[in-house]
Amino acid sequence: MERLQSPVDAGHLASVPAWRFDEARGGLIKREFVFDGFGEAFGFMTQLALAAEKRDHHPEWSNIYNRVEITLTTHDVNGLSMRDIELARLADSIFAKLQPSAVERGE
Ligand code: H2B
Repeated sequence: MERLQSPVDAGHLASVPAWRFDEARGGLIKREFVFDGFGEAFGFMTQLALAAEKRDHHPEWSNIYNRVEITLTTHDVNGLSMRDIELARLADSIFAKLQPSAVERGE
């Protein structure tokens, strides 16, 4: 597993435009998801948790009512890897299915 380095791997980051890159901890990406309510937020977390467990790659996250904040990084490479980009894409696609109206608004 290779460590991604911004801006060298900016192309991969561009595939998850809603995520913010941060150089902390060798490189990580962050995104906050906002849902209609707690039920949708928790449904999203449930789906993503099962997918994460299958991949053995897990989000760092917190949930307050209808908000879920996620940080992705790869401990094994001390920074960002393609596993983070792939999990970010998966989170985006689960979100798009659960909250299509938010995606239409560009959130
Ligand atoms: N999740 C994330 N986000 N980064 C990792 O480096 C990671 C993980 N490593 N889930 C896995 C599990 C590792 O701890 C186990 C031992 O394979």
